[in-house]
Amino acid sequence: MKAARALVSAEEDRRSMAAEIRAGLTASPKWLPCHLLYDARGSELFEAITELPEYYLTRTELALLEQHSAEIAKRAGAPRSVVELGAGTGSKTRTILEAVIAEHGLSDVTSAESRELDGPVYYPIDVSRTALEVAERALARPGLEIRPLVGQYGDWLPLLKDLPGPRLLLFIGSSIGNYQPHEAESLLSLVRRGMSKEDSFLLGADLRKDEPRLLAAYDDAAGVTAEFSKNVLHRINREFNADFDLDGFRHLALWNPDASRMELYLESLRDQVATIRALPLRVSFRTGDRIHTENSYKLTLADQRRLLAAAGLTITASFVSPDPSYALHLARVT
Ligand code: AVJ
Repeated sequence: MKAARALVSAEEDRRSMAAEIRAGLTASPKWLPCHLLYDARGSELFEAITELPEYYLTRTELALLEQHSAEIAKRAGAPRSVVELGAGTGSKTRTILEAVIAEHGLSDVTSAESRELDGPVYYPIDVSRTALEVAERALARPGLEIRPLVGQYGDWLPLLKDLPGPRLLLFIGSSIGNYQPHEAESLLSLVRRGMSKEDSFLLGADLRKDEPRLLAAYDDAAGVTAEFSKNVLHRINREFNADFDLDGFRHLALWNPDASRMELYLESLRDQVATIRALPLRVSFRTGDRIHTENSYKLTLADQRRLLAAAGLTITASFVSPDPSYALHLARVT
């Protein structure tokens, strides 16, 4: 494959990861940024999560996309650039890309003189280079050029305006749920600042629902989510020469109704000390001490609409699945 483009070197990446681990594990309460969950193994485990019977999000969103991608591609005006934030392995994007390519085919027939036969370019953005390699292989098809961009959204979003328009920006898979409301609003504002009048933004996000359903989705019977959570310790062991005992922690998923979010933790099962030699840092835990590893916000439809509006985005169409509830919003710059 073509080398994915990256703005930040592996060395800088490692330095910022070291700083994050130090900051999080010396804080009280302890925490780790959730993007650390997604190394190659973490991305693989998340992929397995999306296939669990309890994890309704991915298949519900996929059904919505399958139902509405033709309309979305049409409303987006046969975009020439499709930019996806947090593309992962791209498995959720196939239908929308096919619909965009089909829209291009249609416009070729109707605009006889402009003979614009070159298809759309897909720019998947992700922190995981390996996930992007999988995406590139899985989505390769005639009429589609793929240019993977490795890095955080903030690295690439300011460069959006350089890409040929109209652009369709995708932020699907409910990844926005990882952000606290004020962070989500600044991220969406960053997206909006990169957009022109003719561009569209598609947001896919889970909705607030009954607690048992949420608890099951984030603590599955087969234990895949637990393995996914613990993988972050495994990663720190491997990459920073640490000695976390994975059997000394358990995965814990809690619903926080006031913050309207699922909270994921690793809870220490005993008093213990872990040493992270490459930092270097020693971290002690009492029984029951937790590391907060992830939040997954579940907003109501009204709150999702308010969030988009606050970021300067106007919804042009919403597609909502009733049960389990899930929403896709198509929006333009206000
Ligand atoms: C990738 C952020 C959408 O919050 O549902 C799933 C991550 N963590 N199970 C989610 C996740 C544990 C997931 N997102």
